[in-house]
Amino acid sequence: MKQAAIESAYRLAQERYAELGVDTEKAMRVLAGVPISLHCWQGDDVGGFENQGSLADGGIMATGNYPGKARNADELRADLEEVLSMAPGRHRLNLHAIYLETDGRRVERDQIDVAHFERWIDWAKSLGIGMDFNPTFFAHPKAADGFTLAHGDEGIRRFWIDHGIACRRIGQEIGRRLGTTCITNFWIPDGYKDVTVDRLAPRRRLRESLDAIFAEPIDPALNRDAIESKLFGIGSESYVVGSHEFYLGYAVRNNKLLCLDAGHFHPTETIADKISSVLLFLEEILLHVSRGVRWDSDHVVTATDDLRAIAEEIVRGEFLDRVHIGLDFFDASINRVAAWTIGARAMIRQLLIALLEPTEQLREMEAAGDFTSRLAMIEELKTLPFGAVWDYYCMANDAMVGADWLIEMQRYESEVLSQRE
Ligand code: RNT
Ligand code: ZN
Repeated sequence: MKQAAIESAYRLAQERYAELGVDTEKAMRVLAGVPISLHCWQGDDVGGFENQGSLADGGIMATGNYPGKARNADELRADLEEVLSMAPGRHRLNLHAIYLETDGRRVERDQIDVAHFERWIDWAKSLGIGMDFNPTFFAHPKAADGFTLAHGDEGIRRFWIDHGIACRRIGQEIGRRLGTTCITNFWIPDGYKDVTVDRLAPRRRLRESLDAIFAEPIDPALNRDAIESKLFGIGSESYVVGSHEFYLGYAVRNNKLLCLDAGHFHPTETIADKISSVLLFLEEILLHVSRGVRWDSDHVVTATDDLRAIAEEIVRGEFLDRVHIGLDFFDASINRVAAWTIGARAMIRQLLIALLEPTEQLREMEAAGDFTSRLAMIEELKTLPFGAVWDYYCMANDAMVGADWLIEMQRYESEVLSQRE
């Protein structure tokens, strides 16, 4: 699209929003300060570079076999650079521990340290982006029976505790080196496939393991811990040790970030409504924005009502500095770099739409009991010209406008992705 056309469409949109008391310039300024943490694992179907075990051990699954998967960290970084160039604004990298680089040496998970992530950190530094981190409690022989931190065997538990401790220290170093707080998120797959008799003992063990992992004080300016709950997984359909109630309780008592994953609740339950409740009792939270289709399928994030509600809640509550936004999906059935881009752009665009809402007006209608106007207005807002503001924002931030990014993606696919085995 021509620059002049984008600009004049924007000016008209700006006027239209101004009539409602909405300052589009301010909305874009605020948006520019909101980083999205891009999950490294969309690029290779949560494979990582360790190759020790199957993903299904962890009760998660990537389906599809689209060609072009990143085979090593250099390829994954190149793919991420593509995504970053198409996502307007300055974002972050969210790295899992299995994406370590050891020059072919085998390093056990309880032995990893920041040296194995030097290249990632240097890369992030060269791009001027922050990093978040995740211990990997799956795809490993010691997780093959579906238990890690809540395992009945003390030796196995100890191994995973040491992995958690190592990861927090790595998070701390990442935070120090990049000068921006690293959020280290703990998710474990532990649970049972079928009817469970003792639901208490594994939870007691998980609490003890977490206490051991978090015992070491770490400067919260460098690293903060998040804990992620789940209702069920493949192979843990009947019982998950780290349930929502478990982690909510743990986070409140121990001042941790709670991680709400959009795919980790009952299919009719959404995370948007949880934000204002948990933030009354917690300083900060982490989101794993995902899209479940019938189950925790981790489809690419798109402009659904769920995504709209999440963005609205964050903006309306003025929670932008207390909610860390991460993406969590892995689709191997389409071009993986495009999947990443679609999801990242959908998240950023939805935040912009939320920032363009005349929230005060809506609040007044609600407070006055005028629910007719509230509903009417919310419907009218859905066709305001936010697309023109989005296009302008993309142009102003050197990201591609509209579907132009697809043309670049086709080039990247034919020149780079299709050359991979
Ligand atoms: C799994 C959790 C978890 C993972 C990543 C790879 O159900 O959502 O966040 O997706 O850690
Ligand atoms: Zn998640």
